[in-house]
Amino acid sequence: MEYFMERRIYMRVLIGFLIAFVFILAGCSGEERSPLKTSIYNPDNDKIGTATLTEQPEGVEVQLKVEGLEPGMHAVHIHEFPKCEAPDFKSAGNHFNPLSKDHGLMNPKGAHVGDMPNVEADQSGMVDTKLMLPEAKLKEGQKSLLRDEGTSIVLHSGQDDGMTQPAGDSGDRIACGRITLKADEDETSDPTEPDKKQESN
Ligand SMILES: [Cu+2]
Ligand SMILES: [Zn+2]
Repeated sequence: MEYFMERRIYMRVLIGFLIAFVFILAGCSGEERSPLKTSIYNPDNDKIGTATLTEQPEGVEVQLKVEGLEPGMHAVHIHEFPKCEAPDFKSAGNHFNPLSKDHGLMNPKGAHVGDMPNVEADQSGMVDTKLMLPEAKLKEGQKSLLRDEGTSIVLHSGQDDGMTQPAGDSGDRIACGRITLKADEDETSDPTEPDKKQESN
């Protein structure tokens, strides 16, 4: 009798561990969304860089590496649709704005979740920098960059003044990258990095 009691307790503990293990596995598969690497294209549909998005406690970190830009300041935002149709990238829609705020990091009624500080391209036209989206997430939820089909990252010809509606008077859209789990799959079958080095030689 006592033996069976012990056995039942043992089985319960074992089942408890198994359930915990399944939850840990489920958590790990969620982690696959982060980091998420996306390719960035110019209006000629040439790949000119990447953005690597990583979910962190303080928001989503955006590691941005782009070349072939005009030297100087450029606006960069997350836009609402994962569509980068060259040459004008209008398909990306407006700024990602799940909290229905006004545009602009300097705006008291702002900002969009997708608003970021301007980036500076050096004399050779390169940007290599880290940005932060303090309110965004990569996992499920209203503020997830991957909600619905996803979003996009867009660079502009000019800089964002941080105030003007609806997009900071940033000029034309000059580069676009899709932020979606589908783009992530494309990435693995598209080793563009070596190609780019050949082209520049
Ligand atoms: Cu934009
Ligand atoms: Zn905005």
